[in-house]
Amino acid sequence: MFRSLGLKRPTIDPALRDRVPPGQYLTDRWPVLSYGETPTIPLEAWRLKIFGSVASPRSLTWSEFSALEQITVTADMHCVTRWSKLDMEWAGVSLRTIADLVRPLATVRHVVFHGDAGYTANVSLDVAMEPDVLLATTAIGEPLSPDHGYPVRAVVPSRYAWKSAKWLVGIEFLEEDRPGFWERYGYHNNGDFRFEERFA
Ligand SMILES: Nc1nc2c(c(=O)[nH]1)N[C@H]1C(S)=C(S)[C@@H](COP(=O)(O)O)O[C@H]1N2
Ligand SMILES: [Mo]
Repeated sequence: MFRSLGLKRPTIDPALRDRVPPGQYLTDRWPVLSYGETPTIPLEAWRLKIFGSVASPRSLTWSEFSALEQITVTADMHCVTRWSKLDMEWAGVSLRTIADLVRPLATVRHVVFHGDAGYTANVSLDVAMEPDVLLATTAIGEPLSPDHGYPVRAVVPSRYAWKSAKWLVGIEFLEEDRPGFWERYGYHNNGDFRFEERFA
């Protein structure tokens, strides 16, 4: 079909092929994937509420959040709509640092990220505590743009990107699992792109 149209068959560089999960294609662009409108969040008004089954819940201001230890992470990004962008560079605060701050109870097994306007995404505590899970404030060396989640977004590299809630305003530690926004619409609860866990 490609040949008959005189087009070159799209190929993946063999060096990159094993980094592209099944059913995904590579893009150099960084698409915007949002359900609903991009909010405007002034830094003075932004709070990060960390709550649920924790010893000391917190509501962090921007200056308190910015004072936490910063990490950088290079990770590939895979959207369930099939685009993948390799080698995204993020900087921000490790979710492990947040957990140390609030001290989840020993019975906690799940984490829900709360984005602006009611967007939620759930992950298991094991996934949440992976060392490259972070609350990012910059991408590719620049502050997040409004469309990509300014001022703070979650980044969960080991799962499809719908788990990486933009415009992050809350982190909830839970004993029981609670499906998030897309999970309730039939997306897979675990969302591991290596196994094409797209839909439940
Ligand atoms: N708050 C919020 N976070 C969100 C979304 C959204 O609609 N609202 N979309 C998700 C989806 S499906 C993807 S693929 C990524 C896309 O991030 P990007 O727009 O920065 O590429 O954000 C995720 N986080
Ligand atoms: Mo997505």
